[in-house]
Amino acid sequence: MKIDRIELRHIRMELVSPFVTSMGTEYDEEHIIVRVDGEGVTGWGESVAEGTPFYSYETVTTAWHILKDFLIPPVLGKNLNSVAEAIALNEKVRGHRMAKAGLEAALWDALAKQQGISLSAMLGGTQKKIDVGVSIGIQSSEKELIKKVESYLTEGYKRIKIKIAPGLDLQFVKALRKEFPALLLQVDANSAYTLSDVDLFRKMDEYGLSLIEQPLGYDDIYAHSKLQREITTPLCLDESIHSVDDTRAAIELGSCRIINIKPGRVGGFTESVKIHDYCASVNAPVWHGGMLESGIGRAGNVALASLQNFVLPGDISASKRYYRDDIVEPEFLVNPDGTMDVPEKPGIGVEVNMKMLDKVTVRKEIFSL
Ligand code: OSB
Ligand code: MG
Repeated sequence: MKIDRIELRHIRMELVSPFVTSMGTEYDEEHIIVRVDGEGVTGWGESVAEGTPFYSYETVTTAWHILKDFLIPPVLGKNLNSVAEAIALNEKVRGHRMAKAGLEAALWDALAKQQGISLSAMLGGTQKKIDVGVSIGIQSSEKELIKKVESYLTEGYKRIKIKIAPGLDLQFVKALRKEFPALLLQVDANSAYTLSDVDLFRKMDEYGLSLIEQPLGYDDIYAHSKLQREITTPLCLDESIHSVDDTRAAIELGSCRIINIKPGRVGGFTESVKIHDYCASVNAPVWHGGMLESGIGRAGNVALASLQNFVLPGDISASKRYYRDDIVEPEFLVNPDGTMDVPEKPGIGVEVNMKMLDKVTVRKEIFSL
């Protein structure tokens, strides 16, 4: 496919409710939508770099710069027959994985559409429905949290993840476990703790958590190996994992037993599949994380999560859990049994609602021959 036009859009979408984590409070979500056109086919991708450099060093502004000045020029006008060819053209760009993943996703969508197959099938997915959970921000009280959990469980969600931060942790876990003895429950600290908090994590061992996500330094795989030796609950790394090499290091060091895969964090679907395959080969479960994506990014997440070794429910929730109006049609829904259908139409399998997309676009730039 000859790529003759690429468009970037900076979007801002208001969340249905503020999302509170140890990193701060988010009221709206800013991302970049990447559109590629070639031979009459349009592909869509989403770069999950946020407005702030708190989860990752990347921001909308850095990702825009890297896309515009480094990633797009080598690809524009090229005749690409595979995503691998595009990746090879940009191999020398170090890091900036969210920027890379946005462009890669749009190319995957375009190539899948040209071949008339779903993104899920193209990535090697086998599941027609995926198990989904919900990630809940820090709530003002245990009572508020229980109310929220109750309503998500009523909608069907298969597991609950709660955000924790120092001083806002054990009381929430205790309250949920008391109220819901059999709940599939996990916590995410977003790197808010240190090894001196080992006693807290020993206490957490008593509450049957499925996993503890990224408790320690965002770039400290070694410290996690020390903590994992002190506790029985499996650790799961998010922020620390950028590649299959990081994954191998973390698993071999004993830093975690479970991996959270987010295509944006690891540079795209290609690296995600490598991590998935490596984890399958060493019997380490993986699950799909989330970055509060719009329907465009969500569609890619659902396709990736349809691969065999995504055995734990993902942070992939219904569109309306995040936004009043999504920018794709149909919006993503959760089934009463806590699953989500994997789109079967070509590419990402959902249509972009251009009117809605225009409404949330705050900046647009077109690159063409
Ligand atoms: O740590 O998993 C995280 C959202 C933004 C940044 C980091 C994280 C998250 C979430 C939300 O937990 C997951 C979702 O999209 O539902
Ligand atoms: Mg996380």
